[in-house]
Amino acid sequence: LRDIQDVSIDQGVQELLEKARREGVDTAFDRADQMSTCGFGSTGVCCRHCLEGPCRIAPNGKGPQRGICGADVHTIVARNFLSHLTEGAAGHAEHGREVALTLLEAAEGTAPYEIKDQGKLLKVAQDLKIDITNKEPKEIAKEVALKALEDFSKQKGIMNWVELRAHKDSLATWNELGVTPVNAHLEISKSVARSAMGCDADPLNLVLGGITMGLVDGYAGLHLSTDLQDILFGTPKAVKAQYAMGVLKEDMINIAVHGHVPMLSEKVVEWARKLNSEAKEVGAKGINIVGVCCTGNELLMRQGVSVASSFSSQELVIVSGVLEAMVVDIQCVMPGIQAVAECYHTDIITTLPYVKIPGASHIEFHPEDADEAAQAIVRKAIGNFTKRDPAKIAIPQETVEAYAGFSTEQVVEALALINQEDPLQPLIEAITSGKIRGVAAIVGCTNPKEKQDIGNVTVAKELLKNNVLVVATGCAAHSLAKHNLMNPQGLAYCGEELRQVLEGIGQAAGLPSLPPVLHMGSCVDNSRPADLLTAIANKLGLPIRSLPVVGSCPETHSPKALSIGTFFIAHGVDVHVGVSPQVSGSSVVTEMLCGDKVSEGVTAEKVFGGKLIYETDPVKGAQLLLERIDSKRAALGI
Ligand code: SF4
Ligand code: WCC
Ligand code: FE2
Repeated sequence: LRDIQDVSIDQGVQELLEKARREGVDTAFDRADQMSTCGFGSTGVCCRHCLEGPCRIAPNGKGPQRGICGADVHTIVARNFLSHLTEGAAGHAEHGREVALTLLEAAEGTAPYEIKDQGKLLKVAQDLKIDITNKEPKEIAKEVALKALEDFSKQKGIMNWVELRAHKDSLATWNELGVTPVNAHLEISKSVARSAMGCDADPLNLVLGGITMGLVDGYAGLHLSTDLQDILFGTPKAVKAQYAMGVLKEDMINIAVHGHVPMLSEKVVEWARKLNSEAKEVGAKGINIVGVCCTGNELLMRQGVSVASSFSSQELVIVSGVLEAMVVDIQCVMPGIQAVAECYHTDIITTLPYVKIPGASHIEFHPEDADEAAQAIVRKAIGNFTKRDPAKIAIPQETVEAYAGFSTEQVVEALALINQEDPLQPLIEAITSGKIRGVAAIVGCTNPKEKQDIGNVTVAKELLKNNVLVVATGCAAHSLAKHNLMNPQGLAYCGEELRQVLEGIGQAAGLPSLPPVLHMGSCVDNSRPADLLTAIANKLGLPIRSLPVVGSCPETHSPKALSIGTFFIAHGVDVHVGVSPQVSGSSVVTEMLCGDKVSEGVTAEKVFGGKLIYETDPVKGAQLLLERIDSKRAALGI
């Protein structure tokens, strides 16, 4: 096993891992050490698409070079890559669909949710070309929800959310290539079908199918979810909150909310507040909700809820010995949490019919009876408080303050304090003058195989030092927040010119400064940086591919990160990944994704203007991103 110092740079995580090992509790970090890496799988050359196989291609030419059906290594790798992207896109599309259904039920009065941001509702409705004259908000909300659901059912044309949100130049490229999605379900189904044995065997065609999955993810997943969640729960505004394991409280009932879709977690927060007196009756001071993964991000952005852990250390929240319940919905929920919970008094509560864990409690959640489910969950946690084992309690001390809540709307609002008429102008000015060298989104996960936070934090610091404006989402945002990059202390890592810009905008808003990294939300909120880019590109009359902007995903584990990355590449934004995307077994596929302008054949760079950059060393990764930023600046003559 690795030394605890080699597992994470977060001291709280180190302490809890040490405790877990002492108490004989198995966690993902240690399982990662025990898992041997398979050379076939990690290069993408193993095919399990049919029962003739599994077939695997020998990497050095010694051994079979084709599967039993005759598929060569390029077909196999491209098909596996497409399968990953399909999985990622399906997760986010399912998220979007559930939010759309909830909005519909809220509008029809069958689910107990309000429409918190009526301004955004009207804006989205108008942009969807819905006639809003003389209509009640609920009527408009219903029409918006139905338009969203069309993106899972229409059989002709292009997805409504693509039309609503895509930059016209990007869309023109996709239309020309024939990769623009019609509806999410149709495309996902087609994608599963084409990757089966005996179907699509052309690596280029398969990779183009992957681009469609990136767009399904980006529009039916990211944009649709963010838009409708903002309508239902409010568009985030700047908030201050606390990060790290120290947010757990010994004298309170602690409930971790984990997963992705805010419908459940918003209700748990609401009912935790309402049932506070019941918590006091069992001797606790109150109820403390803490976030894990993207549910943490959603609640942080809108409610200022504290964030305990990113993906890779989720089991360690339980090891603190003070967690009464961990409530989960979908995605990034490790099955391993149940075995850990069995070593303590914690209840794992699953909530969706299609996400269950053996041994866990199950309280089924449907939007219609959200209040009842949330109450039952909170009461179950209250009932657990007295079952703690005092000998097993250990909460790491440290918490870190972070400013978050930077929705695109909030960023524009802050900029409007400098230039009311033309809010984007100060930002564009800073970019063209070179005070801001470029913009980078640091996104994605943490991965138990990797040393937690080091990749995310190192890439961010390298970019900040070089005056790149950094925004963040997902679990990468957890890493950056915990290491002081979302509070004023982090200004020390910024280049002088970037720092002046952050202070200038912050002071106009009555703050000492903007934080060095702007937290834009959860993984589905990668729509927010995309919206900001679209607005800047429109303002400048340029395609997004020309802008000096990049994405980086240093510690990903999730196929969802690959489909989000593909969405950005389809706009011509270079995306760095620090973990193998499992395509290196095919020179053809690698060249399509990562090749440069002088490569032979079709490459993402030639077609879209952006490519995939795979580099495990975060300093080198950042360096490559800076080079790309500089070459885009040079092409613009700035
Ligand atoms: Fe083997 Fe072809 Fe079946 Fe894949 S699809 S398992 S390569 S026979
Ligand atoms: Ni989004 Fe990655 Fe976290 Fe899961 S919660 S681990 S996909 S970044
Ligand atoms: Fe996520």
